[in-house]
Amino acid sequence: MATSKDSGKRYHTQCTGAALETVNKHSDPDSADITLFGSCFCPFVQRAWVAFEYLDIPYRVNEVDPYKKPQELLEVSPKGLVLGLKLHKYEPPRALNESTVIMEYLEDIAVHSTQRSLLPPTSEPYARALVRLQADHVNRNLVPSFYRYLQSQDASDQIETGKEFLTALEQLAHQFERAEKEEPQALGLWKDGGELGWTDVMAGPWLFRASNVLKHYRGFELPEGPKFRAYLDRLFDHPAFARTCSTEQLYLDSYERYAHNRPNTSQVANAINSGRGLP
Ligand SMILES: N[C@@H](CCC(=O)N[C@@H](CS)C(=O)NCC(=O)O)C(=O)O
Repeated sequence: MATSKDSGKRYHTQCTGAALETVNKHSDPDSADITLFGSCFCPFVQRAWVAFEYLDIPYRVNEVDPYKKPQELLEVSPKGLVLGLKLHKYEPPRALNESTVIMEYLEDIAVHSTQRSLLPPTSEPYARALVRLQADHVNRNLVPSFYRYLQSQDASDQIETGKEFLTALEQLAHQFERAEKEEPQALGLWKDGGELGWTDVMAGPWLFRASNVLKHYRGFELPEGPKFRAYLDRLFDHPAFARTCSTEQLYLDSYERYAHNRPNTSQVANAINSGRGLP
């Protein structure tokens, strides 16, 4: 079980690498009527950010520190969690929070503007339902088990929570296999030659952090099978995803507090420690 010594690193407050370039392209306050309040390390933010990029919806970015909870963040997100959206087309401006709700909102906007979509068409309700089953699994199992694994400290807990996380990944692959038989439209990038899909965006930020943060702090290896590996390559290399990724060190530094389960790391970490649902 790999756990290096806690060197007291702090989370980053500014994107690096490709993500920084994307922030710079979207920093003009007059460039769009939606502001994305986000933080560079946050996987919930990354979900919506990938959706903005893929659906081609104009937006500007405002990087905020969610632990300092500036007033402008509290105005759009009542618990002071990133992400939040400020919608300038309303007078006074309106707001939305919650990554899954924001994903739905962006999808609805795109249907009526750019005509892009992460979901199978509405004429395919069963395929859409399969995608939502996949996303439900990601939210209820994959995401919480990621944090349980990363925050667990003693060796036997790490073995147990590591197995739990691996099982959640295998179950996701299983759901893709089911879609492959029943409704290939519900596959996203799992299909060779497929396009980015809803589940890829829902799960991608944690798959990515599994490939760097969990690998570094827990010695975790993602499933070895060639199909899974090829899927991850397609996902991590997809332009809409890659454009939202900072350099690896940013994630390693920002997650050290989780890996050592430092007190009051975050609302997510507190929820995991007390066995409550995620905020
Ligand atoms: N359910 C929220 C969760 C968002 C969330 O937990 N964001 C974290 C950063 S990754 C945060 O803002 N934490 C601030 C805190 O813990 O006070 C969503 O899906 O948007």
